[in-house]
Amino acid sequence: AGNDSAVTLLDYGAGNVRSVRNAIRRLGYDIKDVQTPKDILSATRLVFPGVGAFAPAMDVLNQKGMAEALCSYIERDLPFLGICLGLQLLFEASEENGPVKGLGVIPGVVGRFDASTGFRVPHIGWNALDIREGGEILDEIGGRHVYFVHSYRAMPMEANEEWISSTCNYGEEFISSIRRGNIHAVQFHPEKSGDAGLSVLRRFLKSQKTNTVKKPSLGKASRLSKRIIACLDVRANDKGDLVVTKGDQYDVREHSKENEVRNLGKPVALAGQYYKDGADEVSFLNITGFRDCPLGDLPMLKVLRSASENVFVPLTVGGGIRDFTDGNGRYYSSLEVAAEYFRSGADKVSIGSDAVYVAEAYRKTGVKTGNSSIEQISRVYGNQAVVVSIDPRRVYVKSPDNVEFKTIKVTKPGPHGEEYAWYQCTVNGGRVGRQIGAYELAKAVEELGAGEILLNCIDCDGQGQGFDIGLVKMVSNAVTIPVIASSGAGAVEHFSEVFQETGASAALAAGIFHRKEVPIVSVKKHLSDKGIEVRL
Ligand code: 1PR
Repeated sequence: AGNDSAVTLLDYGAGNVRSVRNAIRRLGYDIKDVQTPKDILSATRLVFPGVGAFAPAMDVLNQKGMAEALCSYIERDLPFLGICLGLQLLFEASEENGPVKGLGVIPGVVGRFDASTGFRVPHIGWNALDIREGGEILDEIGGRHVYFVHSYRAMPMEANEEWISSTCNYGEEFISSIRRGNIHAVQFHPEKSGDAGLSVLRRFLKSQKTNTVKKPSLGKASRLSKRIIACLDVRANDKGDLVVTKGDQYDVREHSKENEVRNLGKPVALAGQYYKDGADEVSFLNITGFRDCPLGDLPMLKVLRSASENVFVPLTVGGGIRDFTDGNGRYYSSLEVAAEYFRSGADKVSIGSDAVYVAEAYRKTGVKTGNSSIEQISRVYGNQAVVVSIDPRRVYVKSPDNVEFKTIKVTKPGPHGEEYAWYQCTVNGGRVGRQIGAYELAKAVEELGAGEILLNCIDCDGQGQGFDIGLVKMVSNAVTIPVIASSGAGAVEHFSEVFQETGASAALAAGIFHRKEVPIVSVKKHLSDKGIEVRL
């Protein structure tokens, strides 16, 4: 105690708090980790980023005697900031894995978002808040958006009214932050909310009392913004350097004599650039992850670690997330692989090839074994941390009756005048086609616990002719989890088209950003002009 630049962090080891650490350090503070309940009691400023699911978190806090210490710390009204689950745990109970008892500081029970509102769950993305007076640490947010990712929420009610410092609307009004005296907690992720989020942390870490903004801009709740995601396809070039590359229909080699891997820049530098340019998320796809032993793939982990020091929006990493046995016969579960990525700074992992095998097996047997990568990772880290990346290729057919997979009527007939197509899932970066369609895969992985779908399209990849609207429509109508439309963006109009015509929650692009043809701000400005809400 007494060290003004030290912040005590309660990390009970359930997930990625690396970005919280990075954000605190970026603001110029040292971090002291809680090892025992005593460390909580002697803290002068405590940050509690809750991660994972409610019940396991409470179990750990109870077992380690930390629940009691937390309650007593809060009772003494010492500076406290809870984040995400760190807000929910303050309530009396949660319906997640339960009902399970919480710390009971604030009246109310945390429940799941009401699916009947028709809003996709998990709630993933950027919203503006209805900020009330006296939030103090929220005073610089104003109308700016902050990043949420959760399926459960606390609701305003008379008994907790005095605690509420802001609410947000996602089909229903829920509590986005609480404040009483020195006790603060936020449902959103300040460490992932760009400058707006960093202002919240900064205000909390500076003694917020001496620091009241004269006229805080209070902000109004917004609808969920459509997200724009910059994607970095990463692989080693022939010299062994990790580069950002970009394919044409997944072919990433130059069509020159040398036939080298196209090199569009360095992963960490580009990620930092896209963050500054206003990307709402950054994805790294290790596109040769199916070949390498992923845990031996230290360069990719290093990329994540460095990127997460400077990028304060969500990071997704994909490629090679599956069970495997290394050269020495040591077996790693996909959960261990994912854990390594989370520890290195990823907020979500994206599963490609393995999801296809998992979905095939599930479709065949109808049995959830609980052992698949999707099930294991979502159980420990939550559905919102598991993205399934689909790499489908169009297969034209004369009639929907000719295949067992869901087809759509195509806008442009196939090479033999076919009017229908199904979308065949592939593995190993599009190299191998499997007997399952994008529609069937999406439905299966949602049932198994995926929280989001990254929907590519090999035919459209790198073509700049727009997203495959029919495909995005089909898949976004098939599931209730968010769908990210990917492949084919070539102009700002393609983004408004995909949001107007389909249920996509986000749009991802690579080539146009890498080649600097269309800056991210232009995309956002265009969408905003079209009346589509974005984070500006
Ligand atoms: O199968 O779990 O190891 O994951 C491999 C991951 O790598 C998958 O997510 C797969 O989509 C990706 N991947 C594999 N090979 C390639 C390739 O291009 N040869 N890239 C590849 C996929 C597609 C998008 C691309 C969009 C937008 N890239 O990421 O960024 O199509 O591009 P555009 O805006 O330029 O059209 P596993």
